[in-house]
Formats: sequence, C-alpha cells, structure tokens
Amino acid sequence: MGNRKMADTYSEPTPLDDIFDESYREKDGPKPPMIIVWRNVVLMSLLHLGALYGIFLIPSACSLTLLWAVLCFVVSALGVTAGAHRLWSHRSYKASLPLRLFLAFANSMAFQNDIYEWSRDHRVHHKYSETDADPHNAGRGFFFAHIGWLLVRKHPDVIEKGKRLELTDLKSDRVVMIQRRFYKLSVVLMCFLVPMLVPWWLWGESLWVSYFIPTLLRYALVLNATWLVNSAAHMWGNRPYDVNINPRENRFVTFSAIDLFAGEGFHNYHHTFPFDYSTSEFGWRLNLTTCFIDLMCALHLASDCKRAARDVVRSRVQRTGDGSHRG
Ligand code: ST9
Ligand code: ZN
Ligand code: ZN
Repeated sequence: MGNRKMADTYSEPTPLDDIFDESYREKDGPKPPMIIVWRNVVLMSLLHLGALYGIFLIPSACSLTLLWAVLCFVVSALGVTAGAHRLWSHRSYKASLPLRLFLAFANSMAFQNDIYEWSRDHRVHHKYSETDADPHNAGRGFFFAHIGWLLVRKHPDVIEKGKRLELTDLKSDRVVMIQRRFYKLSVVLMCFLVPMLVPWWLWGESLWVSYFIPTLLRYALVLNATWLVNSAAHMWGNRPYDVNINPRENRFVTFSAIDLFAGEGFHNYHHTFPFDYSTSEFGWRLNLTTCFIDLMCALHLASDCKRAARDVVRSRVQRTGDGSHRG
C-alpha cells in the first residue's frame, strides 16, 4: 500500500530548531520573581469547575451527545497531535492544503494557543528542555509543568531564546498565519459554538448539557491529556533510548492512557528522535495519530513521513538507553 511505502522511507532529520542545545547555561544569581496572572487562574478554575459539573450531567445526556463529545475530543486531539505537534512543530511529514485546513480548524477546537505560538513554545521546549528557557520546565515540579506555567508570566529566557528560533517555515505557511490572524474568532466557532450547537440543533439536546459536556468537559479533558505529556511524561517512566534526558516512556502510568492512545506517551523516544512522524518505533500500536497520518497518506493528502532508521534507534538504545528497551 502507498502509505506503508511512504512510512517505511527512512529519512534524515530536518535541520529544525527542535534539537536539544547542550551549550545553554542558566544564568547565575537569583531567579526572577514569579508573577501570577490572576485572570488565567480565575478562568482555568472556572473551566475545571464547569468540567466537573459536566461529569455529573453525563447520566442526563442523550447517547448521541456523548458520542458527539467523543468525536469532538478526537478531532481536537488530532488538531494538537497530527497538527500543531507532528506537522507544524516538527515538520515530520508533509500535508496538502485540505489536510492543513482541517488540522487548523481542529486545532482551534482544541484552543491551546494558535499553531504559531504553540509550535514556537514547543520548539523552545525541545531545544532547552528542563531549563529556565523551557516554557514548562519540569524541573520546577509537576504542577508548574502541568498547568502552572500558564498561570504565571514566562521566564525571560523562554522569550529571549524563543525570539532567536528559526521559524520561517511557520511564517511562510499561509494556513498557520491566517489561523493566527483569526484565532479568537475560530476558537469561538470551533471550541464553543460548534460543539454546543450541533447536539441542540440536530437531535434536540438541551443547550445546558451541550455546553457542559461536549464543550467544557471535552475541552478540559483534551487540555489535561496534553499537559500530562509535559508533567507526567517528563517525570515518571522508563528511558529506553536516552537515560540522560528527563522525558520518559510512561506506558504504565494509568492516567496517561489517553496520551498513549493518541501515540504521545512515548516521550523518551520522541525527545531522542523528534523528527519521527510516529513519535514511536511501534507503528500503529497505541498510536491513533500515526493511523490517522497513514490514512491521510493513503488518500494522498499527506506524504514524506520521516522515520528514524532502525539501526540508528538500535545503536542509540545500546549506547544511551537505561536497559528497559523491549524491541
Ligand atoms: C495550552 C498550551 O494549553 C498547551 C501546550 C502543551 C504542549 C505539550 C507538548 C507535548 C507534546 C504533544 C502532546 C500532545 C498530546 C495530546 C493528547 C490529546 C489526547 N518565543 O505569552 P506572553 C513573546 S494553552 C519567543 O504574553 P507572558 C510574545 O510573542 C491553554 N517569544 O508572555 C510576546 O511578544 P510581543 C489556553 C515569545 O506575558 C511576549 O513574549 N491558553 C515566546 O509571560 C509576551 O508573551 C491560555 O491559557 C517564545 N517562546 O505571559 C493562555 N513566548 O509582545 C495562556 C512569549 O512582541 N497564555 N513570547 O508579541 C498566557 O496567558 C500567557 O502566555 C502567559 C505568559 C500568562 C502564560
Ligand atoms: Zn515534540
Ligand atoms: Zn517534552
């Protein structure tokens, strides 16, 4: 099949600004004070209270509404994993215009900052992991890496180093720049109006239930699943590919099951080979995003999937792994 052929084409990593920079040193002296952004604290608290309330409403929802919530979850997750992450942050495959448009709308449904900002922060995260220049530096603890970083002003090094990143590929992608320009409007439409109005319009669900389940609860779940990769996957688990870095393979951490299902739980592999479109060496196993990209390749909507060569992975496992690799 065409898609398998493309997926098996092993390629060299693209020279992107997402490679760990060992030369960076944190500045000496006291750390800058932490400035809390109270607006974000209030909004995030309200979102999570609304999502909790949504859980209690589940028994009163139509089954179609619950199915719709799952569909919105999957679409928003793909906007993050296949879109902002594997396509735009790492350029691990190429996507046609229709696919990029779909992924941009799906990304707005996930409401995690626009693609440009997400990818810039993510490249700086890979390049300066676990340092002051990492936006969600896991060295500052679970809470900071998970949500705390969105509740305080950024460390100046994140901005300083981020401004030096090579981002011309993002700037020259019209889909990325148009999504950035109309970001607020696209979020109102995709994250709030569409998830809320479809169940009400098509099968008569109450607006109340539609607001709390497919909208707020689904949004909060996708956010937390994503944040777990920054927190849990940087703290707990094995390091079969590189024991010298913090990101882990946390397949046994139960609460990251969603990330594993999406194919983003293989985080030690991903930080070692960030250009690999599959973020894992195990193909479709626990990797819905890879299934999706392969399907897109089969439909000729995606191409040029990059993979780490098997022998390179194997020698890396032997050279720097922690011995837990089970090929
Ligand atoms: C969200 C993002 O949730 C989640 C990202 C997660 C990433 C996970 C990755 C893991 C791998 C993928 C796994 C996927 C798994 C999915 C599974 C799904 C099932 N470089 O930002 P400001 C500039 S968002 C260069 O205001 P402050 C900036 O351009 C949630 N420059 O900083 C600006 O300059 P200018 C919803 C940078 O004031 C200036 O600095 N959104 C960089 O410190 C100020 O920028 C929110 O909650 C950079 N890296 O505020 C909103 N960064 O003025 C959150 C900044 O010239 N954001 N600059 O334009 C905010 O409110 C603020 O950003 C802040 C910091 C309060 C956090
Ligand atoms: Zn990444
Ligand atoms: Zn990471």
